[in-house]
Amino acid sequence: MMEEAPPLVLTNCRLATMAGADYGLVDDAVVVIRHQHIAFTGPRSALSNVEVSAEVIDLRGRLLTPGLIDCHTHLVHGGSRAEEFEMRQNGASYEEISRAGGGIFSTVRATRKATEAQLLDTALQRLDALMLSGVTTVEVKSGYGLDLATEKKMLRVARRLEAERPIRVLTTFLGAHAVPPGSDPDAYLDDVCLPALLQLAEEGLVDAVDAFCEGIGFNPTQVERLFREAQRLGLPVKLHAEQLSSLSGATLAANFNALSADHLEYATQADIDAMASSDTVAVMLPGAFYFLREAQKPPISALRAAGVPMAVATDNNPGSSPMTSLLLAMNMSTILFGLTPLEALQGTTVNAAKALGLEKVGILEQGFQADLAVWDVTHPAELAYQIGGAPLHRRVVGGRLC
Ligand code: DI6
Ligand code: FE
Repeated sequence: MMEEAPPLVLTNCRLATMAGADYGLVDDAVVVIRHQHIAFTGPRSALSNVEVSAEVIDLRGRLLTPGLIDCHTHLVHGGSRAEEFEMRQNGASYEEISRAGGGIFSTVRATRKATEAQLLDTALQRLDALMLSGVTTVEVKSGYGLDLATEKKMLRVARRLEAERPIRVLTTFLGAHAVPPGSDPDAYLDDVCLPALLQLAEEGLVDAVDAFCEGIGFNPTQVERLFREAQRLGLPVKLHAEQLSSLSGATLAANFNALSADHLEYATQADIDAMASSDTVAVMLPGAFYFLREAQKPPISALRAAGVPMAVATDNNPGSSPMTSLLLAMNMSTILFGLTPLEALQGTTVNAAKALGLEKVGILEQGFQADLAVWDVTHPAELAYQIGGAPLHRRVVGGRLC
């Protein structure tokens, strides 16, 4: 039984609570943490007394935000795609590489071949880098196995990350990431994907279900079959939608009240209207847009006008977004997509929590989980401003400094 930590008091700091419509800034502030949750936030002057047993830490005016949440990663995978990067720099398109049996399938081969220990080791290297950018919660997808054994291996590794590091992990089944070469999508769904989802859900390895709705992936009818099974199992859904073309996957996702629709470069006004009428969050993945040298940007102004919450994530994966800094993703979302620094930080805190169906995290408020990030800056705009900066001072996960 882990001994209960004494109360932790973080004082002399500037808070960006992320509560409400702006940063929720509080100067000369203090946060009191008890039993892994926030017990008090506010001006130091408003705090009456604190237990003598409390550990008090003077943050010397540093900025304190909610811990960052990376709500879309493929962190667990084998192999590297550096050679394909070179192919692409020599003119091959992402879809040409994929249809030629490269792309996702070369990572599938490497992931099937890797042991669980090898996958854990390489995932921890990427996780350590992500945590240096202030991440305290990360979503990790399967999807490089495309068979039961390897999808299970990936999700087991994802679950083990929490035992190895001070991090919260949410797992997503992405068995519908690609159709194995020589397979028919519907037959793959019937024979492999749906039975694997049932078994892995029964083993408690699945927190949500995702699919790649694209010409080189699964069509909306096939995605709907997967979503109906997820719904039957009581699992929330999310969707890679409108990344390379407009298939109205985002509308389908919204119709299932999906947690999120992700990428959205080709989202239409009809997609946006459907999302605005649901709780579906728009997840921006600027790393893939940048790395694939895409031209079509997501319709940020229309999403903003419709009041669709926007999140920002790394989409860490070896093929389209080999990036391990959520701060860089924030910077890219402003410069490449036109988000404001406030929207970028909302996108990696309060809105990222919504994209994972998480309550009581992503805001610094009494009763919320004590997952925080302390930064060597004073204004929150600094976090999206720096290109590849590393202003993290400390993280707090579950009330423990790390
Ligand atoms: N969209 C992407 O950009 C990644 N997966 C997906 O559904 C790419 C995955 C890969 O190329 O390995
Ligand atoms: Fe992805």
